[in-house]
Amino acid sequence: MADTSTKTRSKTKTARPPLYKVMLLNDDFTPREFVVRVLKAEFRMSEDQAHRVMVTAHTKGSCVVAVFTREVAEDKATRATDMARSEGFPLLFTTEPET
Ligand code: TYC
Repeated sequence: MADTSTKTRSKTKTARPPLYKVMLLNDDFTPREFVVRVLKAEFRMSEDQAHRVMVTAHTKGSCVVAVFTREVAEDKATRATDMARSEGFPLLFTTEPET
């Protein structure tokens, strides 16, 4: 009898973890130069990149800084916000799931 069976190939797929955005929020008090300094220090941005992200947050209200797994995003947002608090600035970084 003819073999009509179909062979199914199985392939293991590794699930990718959900990603989270780190957001930079604008405020009226933190100096622009300080925002740039924090972005360079915590997110390893060049002067140019950091300046562009700062200006975007300044003009639009917020800007995506980078995307990471949840723990890394939360850790970086906390560290960057703490850096501002220790200098007495209200600068805020938040995280949100990437849609
Ligand atoms: N708006 C601030 C000022 O005019 C600068 C600033 C930019 C603060 C971006 C926060 O996320 C920010 N000094």
